[in-house]
Amino acid sequence: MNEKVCVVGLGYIGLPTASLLATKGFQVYGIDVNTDAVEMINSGKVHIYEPDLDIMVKAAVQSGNLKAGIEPEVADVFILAVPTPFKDNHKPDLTYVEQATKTIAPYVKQGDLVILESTSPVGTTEKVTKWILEEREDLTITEELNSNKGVFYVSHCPERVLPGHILRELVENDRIIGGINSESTKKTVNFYKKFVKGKILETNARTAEMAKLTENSFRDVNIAFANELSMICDELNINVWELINLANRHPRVNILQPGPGVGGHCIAVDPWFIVDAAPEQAKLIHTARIVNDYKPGYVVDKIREKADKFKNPVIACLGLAFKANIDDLRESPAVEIVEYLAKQQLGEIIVSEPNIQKLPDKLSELGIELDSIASTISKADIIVLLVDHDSFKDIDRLTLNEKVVIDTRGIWR
Ligand code: SAJ
Repeated sequence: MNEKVCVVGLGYIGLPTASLLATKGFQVYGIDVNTDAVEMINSGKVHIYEPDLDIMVKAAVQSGNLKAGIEPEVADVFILAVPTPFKDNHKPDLTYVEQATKTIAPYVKQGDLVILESTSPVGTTEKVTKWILEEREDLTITEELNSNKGVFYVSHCPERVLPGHILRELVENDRIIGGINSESTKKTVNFYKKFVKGKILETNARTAEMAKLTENSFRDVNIAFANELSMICDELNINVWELINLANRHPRVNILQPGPGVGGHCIAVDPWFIVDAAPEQAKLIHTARIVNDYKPGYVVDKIREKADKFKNPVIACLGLAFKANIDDLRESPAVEIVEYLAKQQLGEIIVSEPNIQKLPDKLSELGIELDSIASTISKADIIVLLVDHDSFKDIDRLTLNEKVVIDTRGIWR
């Protein structure tokens, strides 16, 4: 198998995908605008943390099948795995997808397959096709009579892997594949069949785009339900964790867990793409976003209520990551809460985050300290549990006696 694959974007999705393909025998050329990342990858190292990714990248580079660079190369398959954030007004920002498409456009040749893996608003795969056609008058997507234009294929195959489990889920998850036409779908299915063990589900590009947005919106709406319950329970003086446990004993009820808010670059982002596309219809999805975005501020208010009873209290915040047992601080409600606390000068803020060595500059510049779990707890008047890392679950409950405890994740329910 000597198929050449060019992966654009060597982040949390692109790098694991590129290295997996390389270890499966594809000749992979990965490109990224981050020259430091490119250099590290070429020396067999990783610039992001994901369990076992370092081992796979090293093996891929040593096999000679994975090379990184900043300019694309001629390939048979192009995979776009670049970010799709939103702008300040919650409208999708397709700049990276457009740039990535225009970067590969000169390299696409007859018979090639272009796959958009980035989570994207409905209609983006059609835009990718249009952007390539605008640059390449010699190409087409449908066989034309008496034409010497070369046919190429375009599909959406959304990534669906869970951070922390990416390498396993890349192989084991079912994949949804939607081409801009049935030939594109067929060609893409044949490609993924070579390395995916999960089921391959065929549809069209628009449905594939919407399916990914729907999965993350489903989760967001259900987390919003749990978060709303937690605020109702505070009002009614009921333990929300006990309540959810009880309600979940019903055979058809499965409530998720409340927390300090929803973080990460997927669940807090993707529902906005649906809201933007159908604002009149997407009322529940929109409200869920508002409920989840409200939660960090609500937690700060709860802390303020307790802090007001002290004179300059030491507030210990446990956890900064956007969820348990990872080091990723991007879009983390815990970071947002810690930042608020410091800016509002509610007390002396100490943070314990066992998965990082150094605080982000924006926190250390506010005078916040990073400390060990034990030392943070011993110094604290108020303890705020923000992330349910396993290491926090091991804390001896006796050390919390006589402290004011605010547990946003219910590990000490
Ligand atoms: N959260 C809660 N309560 C819960 C579950 C999660 O507050 O009961 C919070 C987490 O703490 C975190 C946020 O939600 O802040 C998101 O975490 P997550 O584990 O739900 O999801 P992500 O963002 O790590 O990954 C999601 C996954 N999507 C779904 O489970 C439907 C993953 O499969 C996707 O590939 C990924 O988004 C993505 O890239 O889109």
